[in-house]
Amino acid sequence: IIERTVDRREAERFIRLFHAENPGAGDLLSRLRQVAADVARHGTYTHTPEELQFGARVAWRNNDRCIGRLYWRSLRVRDRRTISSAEGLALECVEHLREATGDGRIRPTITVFAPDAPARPGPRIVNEQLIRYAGHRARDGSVIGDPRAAELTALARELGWRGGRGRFDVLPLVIQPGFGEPLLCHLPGDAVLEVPIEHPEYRWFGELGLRWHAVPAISNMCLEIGGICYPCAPFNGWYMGAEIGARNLADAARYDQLPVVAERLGLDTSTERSLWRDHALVELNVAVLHSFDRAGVTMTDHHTESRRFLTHLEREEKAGRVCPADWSWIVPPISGAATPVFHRYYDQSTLTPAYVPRH
Ligand code: HEM
Ligand code: NRG
Repeated sequence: IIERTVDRREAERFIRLFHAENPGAGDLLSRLRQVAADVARHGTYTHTPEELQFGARVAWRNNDRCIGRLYWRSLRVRDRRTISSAEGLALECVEHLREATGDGRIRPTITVFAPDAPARPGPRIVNEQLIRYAGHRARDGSVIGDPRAAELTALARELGWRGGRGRFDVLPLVIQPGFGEPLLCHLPGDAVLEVPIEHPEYRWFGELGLRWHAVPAISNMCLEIGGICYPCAPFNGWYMGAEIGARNLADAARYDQLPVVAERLGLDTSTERSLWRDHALVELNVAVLHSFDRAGVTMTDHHTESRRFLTHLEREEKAGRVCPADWSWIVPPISGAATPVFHRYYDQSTLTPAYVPRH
């Protein structure tokens, strides 16, 4: 076991930021003294509920890959820091999904579980998102379902999962408690809202049998606030259509649907110069946006979200803050130059609090 104590300067920087942006939060100096004493004695300290909520929101505001940051203040924070058992974690993840999904009006939400403490690691979720489709690897190496999840699918089977062999089987959660063996948790059907993909004009599109889950809930990033690491803090917003239509269903290494859609559209796939890929991409993205709208599930499109992101940049500038952004992640995966975010450069600094990839 590695003993990792909190960096006192990180803690102090965060407490100062919290008080600078929340002038009514009480006496800064007495809080600083308390935090310093706790770190000296225990190697760590405990955020107040207000500090935790602020830290989770600012970590979103600071993420340079996220185009959806205009609403960073509206993040709902579920404080579950007392929960560290695999069973408790599983129940709360299910409750998170129910609350965040609602009846399709998705609410940006994060659930924060026990932090890492010196000599006592917090629990972790192995899945990259709470909801993911299995990727079943056949003997010949081909994959049915989402190839991105092939490794996790194999692990779940080793741990006893008896799932089907379909293209859209929702995987169980694989929960790694601080100490002990990993646990499988099946997500009940009512916690997983899904949308069948149809096209507003082409009746045959529904026959492709495509679908996607309503809520993207990233579960493998560490929330870092003031030197404390919360390794289990699943969060969700809503989808931008292109994430599904231009990547998950379209990438050759994912569901690889462009050749299928192009063939049904009757396009000439014998030459790149017919732009059959581009044509198929547009129809696939039209279908995704149309289907989510029809199902009453919150979703944004890349043109609207690009404009909102520039509004966000303006607001941050007015507030006197740096807003870091990574061009290669912010520019949408289709029609890049047709959106305003393409035509400029961004600040490239790294700020904390932050969501950081867990190794
Ligand atoms: C990344 C949109 C909410 C944190 C992204 C990406 C998009 C996006 C399009 C790029 C994903 C990719 O290319 O794979 C949105 C929209 C939201 C939203 C439309 C609606 C409210 C949130 C929330 C959080 C968040 C609530 C955290 C509290 C992040 C992070 C990444 C990201 C950390 C980078 C993920 C990585 O490094 O793999 N977001 N987001 N987003 N978003 Fe958001
Ligand atoms: N591209 C991934 C999800 C990444 C995060 N996107 C969001 N996040 N919209 C996918 O599953 O397609 N969010 O918190 O809303």
